[in-house]
Amino acid sequence: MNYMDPFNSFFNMKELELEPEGDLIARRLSDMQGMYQQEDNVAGNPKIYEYYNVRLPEIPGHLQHCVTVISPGKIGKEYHMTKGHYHEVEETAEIYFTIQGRGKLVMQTKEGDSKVLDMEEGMISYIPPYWSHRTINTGEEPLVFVGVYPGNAGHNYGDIEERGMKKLVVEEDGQPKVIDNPD
Ligand code: M6P
Ligand code: ZN
Repeated sequence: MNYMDPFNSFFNMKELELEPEGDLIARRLSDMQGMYQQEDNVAGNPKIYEYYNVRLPEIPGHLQHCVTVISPGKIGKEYHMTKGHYHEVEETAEIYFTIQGRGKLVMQTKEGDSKVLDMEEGMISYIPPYWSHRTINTGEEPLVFVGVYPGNAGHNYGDIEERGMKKLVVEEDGQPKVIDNPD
């Protein structure tokens, strides 16, 4: 039997960095074209979020885990958010554990049901099989959370890239509000 050695990762809460680093993926506005309602007239190409993947085999039995950091801010009226995805293996679930900040977790099924959960420090959110998921930073500090999901789950971005999600999270009178996507 070829055993993998157990190991620790450490997330530095001051620097907001994973040690050892693993794969660091940064997403800027240009990586999310068409996902925000009002992305024209935004100065530069702001970094919206980044995530640190611990490198693991993409096979059943393992548990992928990563830390996502969404910077505070808005594009038009919409708060900074992740692209959002279904899992390629649709019957796989995911857990998000929020370790800093405040936000919303928007989920949707292919049948068109939507659910929105609050994210705040200490919250453990369960994303059951079949629900696509996107996270939104509605606060004034970085939103930081750990995601854990099956080794073989994979990411399917196509659906959300093409059609968006039914619910948007916008700022209205200084408060986050969940609205129906007008498109
Ligand atoms: C979480 C997990 C990851 C995901 C990341 C960024 O950490 O769900 O699997 O990659 O958020 O979200 P997205 O892939 O939708 O850009
Ligand atoms: Zn996922």
